[in-house]
Amino acid sequence: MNSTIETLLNSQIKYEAQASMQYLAMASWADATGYNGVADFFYSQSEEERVHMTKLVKFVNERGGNVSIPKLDQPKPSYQGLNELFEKFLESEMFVTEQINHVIYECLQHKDYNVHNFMQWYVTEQLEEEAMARTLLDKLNIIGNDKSGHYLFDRDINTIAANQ
Ligand code: OFO
Repeated sequence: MNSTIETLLNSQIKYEAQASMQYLAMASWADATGYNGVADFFYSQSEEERVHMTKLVKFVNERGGNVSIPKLDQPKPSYQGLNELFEKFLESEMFVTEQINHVIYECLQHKDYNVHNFMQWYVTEQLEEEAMARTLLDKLNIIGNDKSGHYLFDRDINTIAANQ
């Protein structure tokens, strides 16, 4: 495996791991704050990101590359409210998309069509996740600071996400 691509895939492992831990912290905050629906949503997002990370770890190993399991920064532990929580969620997904696009770009530069092909799964996944993060944030922007709106959002979030 080309060393630039190997380094990029290792970085991507870190970004997916970081997203997983960030979403776990978000789930925990929501859980402790009384937003049980939002907590379930982020617990499951955290699991999904862990799957994204593991898929990369296995792929690099299958291709004979070296995996370096990264040290992570502590995720942001608390939020002012749901609006900030979902702004950070969208920010995080946009960051990951940017990094995936960078990997794809480098794959083409190095003519690594195998990794390019493998990364298409992430492109599709990011498209869906970013769209979902945007939809949820749009709804929260409509709700504003209305407490009963937040109550309904928390009650309905997993249905909204499932029908996205
Ligand atoms: Fe949504 O970050 Fe993984 O790919």
